[in-house]
Amino acid sequence: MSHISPVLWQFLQHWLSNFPLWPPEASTIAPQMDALIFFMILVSLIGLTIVILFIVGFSVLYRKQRHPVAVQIEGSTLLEATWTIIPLGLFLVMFVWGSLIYFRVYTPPANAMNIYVVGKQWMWKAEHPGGQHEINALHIPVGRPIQLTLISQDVFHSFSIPAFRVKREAIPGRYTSVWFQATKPGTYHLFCTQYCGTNHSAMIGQIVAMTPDDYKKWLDESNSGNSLAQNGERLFASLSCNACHSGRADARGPSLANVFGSTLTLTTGEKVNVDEAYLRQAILSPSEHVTQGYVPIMPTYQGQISEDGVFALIEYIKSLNSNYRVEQTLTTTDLLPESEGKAAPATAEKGAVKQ
Ligand code: HEC
Ligand SMILES: [Cu+2]
Repeated sequence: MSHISPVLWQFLQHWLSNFPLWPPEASTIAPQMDALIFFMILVSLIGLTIVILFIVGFSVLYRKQRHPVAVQIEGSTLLEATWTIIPLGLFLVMFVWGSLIYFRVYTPPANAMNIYVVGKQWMWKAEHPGGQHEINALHIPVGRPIQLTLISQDVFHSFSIPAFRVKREAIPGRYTSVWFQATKPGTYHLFCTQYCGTNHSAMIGQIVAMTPDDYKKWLDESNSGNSLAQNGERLFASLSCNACHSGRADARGPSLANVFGSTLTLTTGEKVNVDEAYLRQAILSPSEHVTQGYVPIMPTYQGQISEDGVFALIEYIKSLNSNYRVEQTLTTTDLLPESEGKAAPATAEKGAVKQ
């Protein structure tokens, strides 16, 4: 190689050794995803080689000098069956293998830690259950399944972490989710991979995977004083949701304790599972599905609560399943005189934020 200029040679060497063909593998799913991709590349390369060999071989064997007159071939069932069945088998392997990975990526384990993410032009905002929030960054512990609940505040975005081999659309008006488990501490790229306007290319950030100890430290340092559920509790009172959802027997709205994760029957007879997406719908457009046994008197809150606010309300409603203190707060309205229980915002707030 001495005839290449030494500067150019050095440059080439440097470039080749620093040019990663694929991102680091930093999640549990990454090696599985890569194995499938390698299999597909391998099959394609073998196919390509076979085709090229035949093209070159036949061009030489049947060139004009050796075969001046073309021979008509009427076809061969055996040959056609072979080149149909072998590729079909290979594609079916890819299909089944791919679906298995697909279902694994989109079915979060029950013990996954949930983090909420809002995408908007042009940034990502993450809300941790503990109330920590961050912009264009996401801190997570390694070795723990993390589920993201995503939504967009304006147009379509897509939340992509190449090192984890996951990506999911953030859609206006609807929750989507994705999960992953980081395996190596480090800082990885976060991209928006859906063209979303002028500054789309700047809609990037950092995923910081930390050891559990470092993560705990980070949580403590970034504490904003209130957990997401506590913010939700405040909002619940200030929007006077508790005027109807007081948990009392004579309340105009159903008790929201233990509603998350349950199955509700609607006036239409339809049964629905109460998950985050259902709660969001129930709050923003209550008339779309009315719970059996109740009249549709709940006002719509569309346009009055930000997506972050909805996250907080959902965390609060979830916390009603397990948090005794919060349940107490709800039922303290029991102790108030009748007029105060179903009162205007100011009074209602006093009732709920007390203690
Ligand atoms: C005027 C009374 C009233 C107010 C105010 C009210 N709700 Fe409701 N809510 C109801 C009634 C009645 C239902 C049951 C009928 C239905 O599904 O629309 C209901 C249903 C729900 C449901 C579905 C769960 C279930 O068990 O049916 C959720 C979640 C909910 N409300 C949350 C809220 C939140 C959060 C607020 C405040 C932002 C709020 N509500 C304000 C009366 C109210
Ligand atoms: Cu975007």
